[in-house]
Amino acid sequence: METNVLIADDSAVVRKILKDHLEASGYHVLVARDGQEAWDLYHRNDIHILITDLEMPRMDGLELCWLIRAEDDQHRTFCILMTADDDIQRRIEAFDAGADEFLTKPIDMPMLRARVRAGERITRTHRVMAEMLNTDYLTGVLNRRRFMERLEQDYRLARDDGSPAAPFTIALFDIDHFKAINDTHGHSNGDIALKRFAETCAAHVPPGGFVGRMGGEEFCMVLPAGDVESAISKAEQVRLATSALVVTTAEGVPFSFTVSIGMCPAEGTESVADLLARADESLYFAKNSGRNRTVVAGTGGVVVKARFYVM
Ligand code: GH3
Ligand code: MG
Ligand code: MG
Ligand code: MG
Repeated sequence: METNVLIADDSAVVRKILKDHLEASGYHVLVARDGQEAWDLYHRNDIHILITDLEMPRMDGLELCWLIRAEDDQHRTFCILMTADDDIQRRIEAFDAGADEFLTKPIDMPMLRARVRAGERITRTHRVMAEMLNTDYLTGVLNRRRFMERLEQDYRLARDDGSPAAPFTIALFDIDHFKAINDTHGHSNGDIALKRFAETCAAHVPPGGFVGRMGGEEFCMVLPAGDVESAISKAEQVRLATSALVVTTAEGVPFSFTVSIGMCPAEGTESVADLLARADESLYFAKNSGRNRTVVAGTGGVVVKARFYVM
């Protein structure tokens, strides 16, 4: 995989020398004329390594490092700061701002390459660890820990006054009679069913949404749609796609299954715990009223609409 290096320097000469050199070494290089431009590029690209000058107009290297470190809590970007001198106090300040490494100007090219290689090793390790920490091992979707973190975050954003974040809806999925799949086809084929179901969910996640495995055969999706109706139609697509799915066991035996869905809009709930509890109540209703259906928590009793219900 390509390594993206972002160079920020107000000197066109420095930018060109570093860019040419790193490109010749096989890196994909982006350049910025100041900290502000670098900050914008950082948001539009997945930057592995930042090499930034200290003194630049609009935003300096220290502030840039500080902003990136504040946002990049998983340390996906390795920050190298270029300084003209080796003033100890300056370097301490820079380390505290979030710089990982230094390069003294004028830049020694073999040293530059060595620093970038070291940074590459570190950022790759961090990325693998972050992936492991966030992902459900069996299905590859978010694990419960990371899902809850993101849900809490979105909930807070939607709550903040003046925030442009649109209210979202959650959908809790629980595979129907999953125990019977394990009993009939064995646990490892049950695992295959879980993977296929997770793939089906992932294929239907709308932009800005996400899906996680809550445990066992239970999954949850955040649907960022502004209105509940389009969130319901997304969940219904997952339900229909699931019932149309034919899974083949390792022994070549085909089988199918269905899923029950409990939904709740975030608007009007008191907390994430309340939101999840209401979605769970809807799910309970979906199960008890016959499974393979979507039930939405709402005001005004239970309304039966074809295959989905509004509680
Ligand atoms: P319902 O329609 O009411 O949801 O019934 P169910 O059988 O799906 O629900 P139940 O909670 O009784 O059973 C869930 C089963 O999921 C029990 C458990 O052994 C199985 N399970 C949990 N985690 C895994 C897993 O990682 N792999 C496999 N193969 N099975 C799992
Ligand atoms: Mg400068
Ligand atoms: Mg369950
Ligand atoms: Mg189940």
